[in-house]
Amino acid sequence: MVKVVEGQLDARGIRFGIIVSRFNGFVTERLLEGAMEALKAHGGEEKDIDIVRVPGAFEIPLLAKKLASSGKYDALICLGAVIRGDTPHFEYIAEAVARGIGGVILEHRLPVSFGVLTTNNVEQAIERAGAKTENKGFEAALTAIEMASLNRAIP
Ligand code: INI
Repeated sequence: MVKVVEGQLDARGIRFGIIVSRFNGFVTERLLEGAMEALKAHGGEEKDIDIVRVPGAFEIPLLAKKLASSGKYDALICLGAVIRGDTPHFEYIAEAVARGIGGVILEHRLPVSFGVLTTNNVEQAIERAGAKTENKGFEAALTAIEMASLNRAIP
């Protein structure tokens, strides 16, 4: 008999840390709304959710590392919006955030969802911060729920 292990979309009793950047707040606040909606729709409770705000996406990895080190969370959700301008700034920030978060995941063996938009323009960013399945914050939260559950199933 083949054993199949999967996470469940059940957020009850799971402790979440959400890190959200204020840069491009007109997008990131919508990602945060999407994430909260997904957590609550799957049984997540406000008492089990902490939100930490940082200035920009570049600051997300440091807080992800600190929250991961605290041992207080079963999963983290990182939300930000890096929008391409005319300078190479975009590439540097996008790359640093992705690498930084990836490092935290493996070092702490903690699920950390990447809900950081990297888009060519504002229109694309707004499109990805829409309602429910059109909202990358919502999607990132669903992934965090499933991965926290899976992480528990495979100690
Ligand atoms: N931060 C973002 O979150 N998104 C961006 O699009 C962005 N751009 O384009 O510059 C941005 N810059 C700020 C950066 O994240 C840091 O806060 C800043 O460099 C100070 O460390």
